[in-house]
Amino acid sequence: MDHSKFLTRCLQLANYGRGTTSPNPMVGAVVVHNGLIIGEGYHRKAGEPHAEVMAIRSVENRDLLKQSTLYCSLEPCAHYGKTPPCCELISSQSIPHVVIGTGDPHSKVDGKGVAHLRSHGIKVEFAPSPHKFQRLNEVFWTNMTKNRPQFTLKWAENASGYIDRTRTAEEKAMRISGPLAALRTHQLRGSVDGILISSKTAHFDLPSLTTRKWFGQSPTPIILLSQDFPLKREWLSSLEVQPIIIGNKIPHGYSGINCNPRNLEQWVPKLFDFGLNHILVEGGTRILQSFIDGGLADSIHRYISSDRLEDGVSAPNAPILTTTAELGNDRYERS
Ligand code: AOF
Ligand code: ZN
Repeated sequence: MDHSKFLTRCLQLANYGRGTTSPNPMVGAVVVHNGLIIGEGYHRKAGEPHAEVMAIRSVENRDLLKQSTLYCSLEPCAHYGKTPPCCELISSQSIPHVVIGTGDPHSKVDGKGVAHLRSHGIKVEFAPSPHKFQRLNEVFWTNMTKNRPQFTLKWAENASGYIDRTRTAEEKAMRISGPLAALRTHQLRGSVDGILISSKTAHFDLPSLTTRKWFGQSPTPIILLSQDFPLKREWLSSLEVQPIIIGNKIPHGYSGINCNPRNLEQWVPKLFDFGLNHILVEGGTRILQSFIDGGLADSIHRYISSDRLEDGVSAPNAPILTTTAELGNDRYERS
């Protein structure tokens, strides 16, 4: 029996939840009887019913469940979270066969859903490869398996490998990439929880760090404090979203993590306490490089313009990025 088209349908359904399920994963499920889909569902929002529940509820003739196969993009859960365990619903409905895209890495599930189903005599099969089912929920995967937020790094450099010219505090930052790259960046900003920059970048550029050119909320600014580059009060109070400051002397009235900002292990796991599951790291070079060298660059987005420059601020050394596209006059590469 070829399960692929029903598993693909689970992925399509899961995608209906894009943008609203966090911190939960996107999940889709279908009920199939004699090769025909008789029920479908997806997880819409944390706290609301899971995909399997929605799919089972949508079946008109529940008697057919006893001769049906349930397909789900993620292993049915085995625990009481905000909602009860899906594996118990499946066994209580006497569904004889379950096909799963990938196991659930959540410490309270992690094979327990499958074990419950098998112990109730249910035949359980898996997709030939879990890859696309895991990639669907990259952020959830990093959060669960690495116990830290997902980090997406982004920068623009020119053909000479510089992210900026060498400049004084009075001179403005150089625009490297074009308007399409800016749109893409704002699209990224609208999809993350936090945006991380150094206080040096904040000091010189006074960025607004908002999502202005695309749909979505502005992320929470996270600022790594360096003693050499103090934060300007007017800039801090102008930010649309209250920032989180990481460093030794957090300005009065602001929240953050009191630590040595250069020691990533000290503060990275604590970002979870602020509900930050996905963070866009926008620079400068030293911070980007420390994330790459520390094995924390889960994803990299790099724009390369065709301009050349004699001298400037060097871009980070990135691993080879295989996915490429043309965005206006810029080359867009991502991992
Ligand atoms: C499923 N089907 O559709 C989803 C699952 O707090 P709760 O009860 O919503 O549980 C959240 C956890 O359940 C989440 O972290 C993940 O491990 C799993 N999500 N499981 O069987 C679903 N969304
Ligand atoms: Zn569940």
